[in-house]
This record gives sequence, structure tokens and C-alpha cells, in this order.
Amino acid sequence: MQQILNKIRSGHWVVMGILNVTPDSFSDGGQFNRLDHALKHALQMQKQGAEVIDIGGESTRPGAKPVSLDEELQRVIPVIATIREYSDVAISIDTSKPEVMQAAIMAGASMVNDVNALHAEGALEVCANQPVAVCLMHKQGNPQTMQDNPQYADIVDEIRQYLVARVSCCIKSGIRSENIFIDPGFGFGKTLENNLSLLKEMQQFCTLGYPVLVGLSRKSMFGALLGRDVEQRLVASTSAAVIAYRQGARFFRVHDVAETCDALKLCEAVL
Ligand code: 9MG
Repeated sequence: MQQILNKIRSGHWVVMGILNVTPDSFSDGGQFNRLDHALKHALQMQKQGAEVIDIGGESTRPGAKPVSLDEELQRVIPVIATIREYSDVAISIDTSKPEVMQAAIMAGASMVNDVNALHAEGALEVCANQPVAVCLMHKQGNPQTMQDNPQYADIVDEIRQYLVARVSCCIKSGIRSENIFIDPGFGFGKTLENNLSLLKEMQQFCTLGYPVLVGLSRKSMFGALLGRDVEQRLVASTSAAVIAYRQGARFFRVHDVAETCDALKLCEAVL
């Protein structure tokens, strides 16, 4: 993870490949098949250019139901351990539960990606006591209801203030400032108009002094804008990544690794 932090700090981009280990992401049953499938997908994304694999066992999509601690642990820990056995790719754990963070770190994760920005009791402590990177994301509400009626007076200002406050809590708890990423949280309690404002004003997050991670890949904002189903959002997702890159974002959480890497290589070559 240190190499990745250095790379981003020196202005280069990094792609994080998404590996969801929720039941709907596997067509077959059996533990072996699930692990084999997850490992193959992770290795393929690494080959395509992902330097971090973000593993999540609880869906954060709008309307998604919470998952118990045991269930989440059973989904993600064997996958992390298996990937760690076969590859040196950096692993990020996508969770809001401190127990899952701790177990994932023990199994080989070196980053915590928390859409809840380490709000759960004990989460700050888990991350402060280990050499891990953290991503603090903004969201309004929770996945069950967050898209019902999001409200902001000044969305950019509110999210900037929120992220600055969360960074400050992290630093007070002992998390090293150089290990912190921030993320405006596209789609998490945001209307289409809100998401477009955030993308337009991305620079305002990139000048806060912490590297910015963006998750735009296949998001429903592209469905709302273009009327495209989830599997038809590649061009919009990649274009949005380029818009974010132009304003200073350097860490990209994506499904389509090869295509995003091509776009970002072009950006870097031109700029
Ligand atoms: C887990 N997850 C889903 N969407 C995300 C986003 O936009 N950012 C981050 N950091 N994580 C996300």
C-alpha cells in the first residue's frame, strides 16, 4: 500500500478493481467455486491494471439490506486469504464494521474503504492501531432510504465540511494523515443533479489536501441521465473518470479496469 500511496502522492493515478462477494455476484453455490471465481476475477483485474482490489460482502446499493456480522465475515475473509495466497496485489476491505475491518487486516488487507467514514463504534481505533490506508466517504442517510429525498443547501460546501471533520477525527484518533483518502460518495444520498454538481466541482475536493478516490463506475446516475441499463454504462463511467481526473482525482474504484486504465493512460500522456 505504501507504494500506491507514494504513487498517488506524486500525481499518478491508481485503479481499484471492484470485487463484490455478495450472493448475487455468484451464479453457482459451493464455497470452492465461489473462492475460485473470486480469485480468477481478482487476478484478471490485476492483469488489466488494477493495483488494489476492493472486496465487499455487504451491498451498499440503494435499497440494499444490511448483512449480519457473521455472514459478512464468512463472505469476505476466505476470499481475502485466498487472494493473498496467490497474489501480492493490495487488498482493500469495503466494510463499515470494525470486526470485519480487523479480521480483513489480519487476513492481508492493507486498506479500509468505509462508506460510513469510520463512524461505527470502534472503527477509528481499529484503523489507528494498524498500518492501513483508509477511505472516508460521504453519504447522506443509509442505503435503505438514502435516495428517497436527499436534501442539501450547498452540496459541495456541506460535503467538504463533512470530509474535513472526519479527517480531523481520524487524525485525533491516531490515524496518520498520509494514510487518508477522501471521497464525495457519488450516488449515496444524491440526486442526479447533486451528482453532476459534485463531478463539475471535483476540484474543490481535490484541493483539500488529501487524495481523492472516486466511485463512479456504472452508477445509477448514468441510468437516470442516459436511460442505460447497468451493463451499458461503460462509456459514461469512463468519461466521468476522465472528468474527475482532469480536476485532480487520482484513485478510481471501477468495474471495467482495462478500459479505465486506457482512458487514464491517455489523460496522463496528454497532460
Ligand atoms: C463500496 N462503494 C460503492 N460505491 C462507492 C464509492 O463511490 N466510493 C467508495 N469509496 N466506496 C464505494
